Amino acid sequence: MSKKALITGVAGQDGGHLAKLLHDKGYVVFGIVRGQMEASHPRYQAIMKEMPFLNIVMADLLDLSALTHAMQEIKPDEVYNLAAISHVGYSFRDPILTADVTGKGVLNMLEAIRLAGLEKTTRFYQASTSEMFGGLDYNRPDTGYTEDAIFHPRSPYGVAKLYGHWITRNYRESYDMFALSGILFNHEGERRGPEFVTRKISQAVARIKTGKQESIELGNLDAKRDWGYAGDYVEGMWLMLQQDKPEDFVLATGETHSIREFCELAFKEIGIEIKWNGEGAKETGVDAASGKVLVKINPEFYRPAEVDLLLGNPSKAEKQLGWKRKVDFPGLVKLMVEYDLKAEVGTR
Ligand code: NAP
Ligand code: G4F
Repeated sequence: MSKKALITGVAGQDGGHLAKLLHDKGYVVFGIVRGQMEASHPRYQAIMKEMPFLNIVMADLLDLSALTHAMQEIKPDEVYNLAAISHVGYSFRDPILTADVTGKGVLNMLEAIRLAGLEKTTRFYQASTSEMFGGLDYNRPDTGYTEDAIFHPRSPYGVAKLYGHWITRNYRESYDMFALSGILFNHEGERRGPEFVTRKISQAVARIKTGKQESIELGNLDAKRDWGYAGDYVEGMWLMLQQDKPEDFVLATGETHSIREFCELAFKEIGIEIKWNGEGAKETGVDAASGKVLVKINPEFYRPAEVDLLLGNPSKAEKQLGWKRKVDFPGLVKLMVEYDLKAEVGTR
């Protein structure tokens, strides 16, 4: 009998990668999508075009009753809770919704499993995040954050995720559920939403190359992130749920790079060397050959509190799960720019 997996947030970046991975492994894959679509709806059709094997379930993470019905009907062997308000900048603008979905939504999922009487049989993965660490000097080990590092979230998103992290652990300890969290550092790729900085840059570079855009506006160029490829990270999620006992794991590359470096490499892919002029909000990135301004600062993209530096230590996952990232930082930038260039010239 094939195993059944239920993925929330299946239409998001990781959801698509994970659904394909599980399908390839022989799972029957169910995916939760919010909304009130019928099969004729363009978004429904777009999801089915990309994942023709998918069984779409309409539900919202805020709706315990719909989630409980889904659990009762599907009786999944594995649940991957990827749905969230996931944009850190947006979470400052809508902190209440973020708390409800990204925080309490996790509790709804765990309760739905219990109400359906599946707490001893269904395995649960929670999408925790490096944002919970906050990147401050005092809690930042030189060798990178591990599973035991101190949390100090710096955004409504990070705070909501910390609730999700601890309630998952609490259900594991209270009800003996196979429930765990993957604490994932930033992971990107061709499915990344355009509101996140890497995709914003790769799409802008492709449009600048094809003459459809003049320049790009960014916020803090000096923040550093531990960036990997999403396709590598969903493999780690699956491996976590195949272990004998539930434990939390960090997935990261062990390297950190600034937004500035991402920009430089992305423009290099189209043969442009970027030189930086000026400081703070007046800084610009110019084409070293033509002197044309290609990068500008817009303080609108600054955050009320910033996470300056994230660096993860994936030793536990590498040792216990045998997980290792395959795509390195230059490979990631190249993959994203190449994808967006093909999309712009219409060959994708
Ligand atoms: P994403 O692309 O933003 O996908 C999130 C999905 O959640 C979207 O499909 C969204 O649906 C869905 N969603 C939002 N509110 C919902 C609600 N009320 N009910 C049901 N679904 C809802 O995020 P991602 O990058 O794939 O990340 C997956 C998960 O990992 C998220 O929980 C994120 O916070 C976490 N995470 C991500 C990273 C990373 O670097 N990508 C790192 C650590 C942790 P719509 O499509 O309808 O908007
Ligand atoms: O791409 P970002 O929006 O990702 P951020 O905030 O690191 O969050 C992502 O990774 C988390 C894991 O650590 C996930 F949990 C979360 O769900 C999400 O997937 O911003 C990265 C950095 C920030 O320091 C931001 O201030 O880029 C800086 N930045 C500079 N200019 C910008 C921009 N970010 C965005 N989104 N847009 C800009 O124009």
